[in-house]
Amino acid sequence: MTKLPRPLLDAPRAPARASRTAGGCAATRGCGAALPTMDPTVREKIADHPCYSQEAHQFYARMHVAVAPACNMQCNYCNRKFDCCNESRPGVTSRLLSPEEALAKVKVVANAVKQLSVLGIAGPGDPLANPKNTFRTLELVARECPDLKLCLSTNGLRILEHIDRIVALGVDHVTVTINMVDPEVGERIYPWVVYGGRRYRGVEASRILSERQLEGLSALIERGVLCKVNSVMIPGINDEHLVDVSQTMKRMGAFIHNVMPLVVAPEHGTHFASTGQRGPTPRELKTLQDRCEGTGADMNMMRHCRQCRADAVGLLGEDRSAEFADDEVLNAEVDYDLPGRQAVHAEIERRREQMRSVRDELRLVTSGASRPERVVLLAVATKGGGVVNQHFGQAKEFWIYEAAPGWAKFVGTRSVDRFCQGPLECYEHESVLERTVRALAGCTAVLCSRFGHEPRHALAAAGIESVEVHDLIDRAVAEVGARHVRPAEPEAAAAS
Ligand code: CLF
Ligand code: SF4
Repeated sequence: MTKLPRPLLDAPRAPARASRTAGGCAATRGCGAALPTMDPTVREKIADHPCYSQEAHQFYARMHVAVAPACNMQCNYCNRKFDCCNESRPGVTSRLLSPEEALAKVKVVANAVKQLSVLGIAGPGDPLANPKNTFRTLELVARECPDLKLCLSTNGLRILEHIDRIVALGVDHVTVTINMVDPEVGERIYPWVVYGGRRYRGVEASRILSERQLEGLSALIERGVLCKVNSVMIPGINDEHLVDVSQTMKRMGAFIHNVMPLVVAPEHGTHFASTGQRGPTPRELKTLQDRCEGTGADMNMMRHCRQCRADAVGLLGEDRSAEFADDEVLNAEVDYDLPGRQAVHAEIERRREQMRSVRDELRLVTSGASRPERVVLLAVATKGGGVVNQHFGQAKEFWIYEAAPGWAKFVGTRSVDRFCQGPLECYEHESVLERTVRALAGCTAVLCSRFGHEPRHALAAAGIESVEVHDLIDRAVAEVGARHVRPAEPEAAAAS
């Protein structure tokens, strides 16, 4: 095992603003680590939105309120059943809320989880197929929680109809799920849509859907709404086609493209589950995301999506919805703690400024498609805050970085089963440990704040270095990357 010797998180350093554009990443992409050349209005919109900014997702939380049960179409991967709260996948929720209950819950959560910055409506059906509840909820939250960003996620069928209210309410972020721009591809994903009071099937349904999505997206962008496009990667159906989708989204001016893996399991009861349709492997997903970002569409890609439930609460990657599920929360009358929230957000921004200073000093690039020729993959265990700060045995997921000298780019997450239930049981569940190590396949090293004896051996046996460190992620990743990817020797380069 390797221990990085540097003491933790150095004391605040003087901001190195002057060197920012010269040293760090000067890309205009939206990862949040690369803000200098971005339009200031866009920069402000994404600064504390955990889905639109990879950097922001290390600090800020989102919550969804499940006020929208109905949908006006059917996707072959969806079943809007209500479930137990152990299941986490898109669209799923445990309980529907009225707009008034939603407001009460938002206020309780915002006071308890002060890093909450965004209120989203994302289901369990389609928000714009439930306009009354959706807009009433947004109105209440806009009035009583003025510092929260408002966010919507929709299938896009009814954007035009509601665009004036979306804009008037200050909904600055809208996600449209677009899985195809070719109705013949869509025919294999959507059995029907309801539009204008009529039900359409087959290729006609997908043609109507695609036309409404594209005109809705275009109108939102024209009105200054920052748009994200979600696409579900369905191997054998739209995987190749998604590069075309990405190119189209880029041309239209969408801010970011989120290609997500199809989630499918027999117990979900979806059409795709019944036909045995598989989801993509992590490698297939990353390859497609790389193609869209690089040689393919040159699009700004989101890689940190966690495919949230319709009642998700917390940082992406943690689900605190169960903590706020009681009737008491839904009927609570609390004062909104705006000053307390502002103090926490100011502290977060101070820490982010420190991180940027470190990146500037190290001349670190953390985003963009122009990666070095040689990189290694590193896995990181973190509880957020931009720091390697989690024990190996407590990690539910690892953040994956490409690393090389001067390069530390977040490229995704890998979920694993937790095998540590507490200090006394740390090493009792070897099969889960084995699964965890398997989930890290392809990584050169894993960076955690602590390792047990057994995990260290298991990792070493799998050829994965254990690096014990408690430091800023970017700095630790770059340092380990530099150790593994040395610049070519001049003589060797000349000889080759
Ligand atoms: Fe929610 Fe979606 Fe707004 Fe985010 S989620 S409505 S944009 S606040 Fe985020 Fe969740 Fe992925 Fe969605 S991680 S599923 S992208
Ligand atoms: Fe489900 Fe959303 Fe598709 Fe409607 S649009 S069927 S809610 S995934």
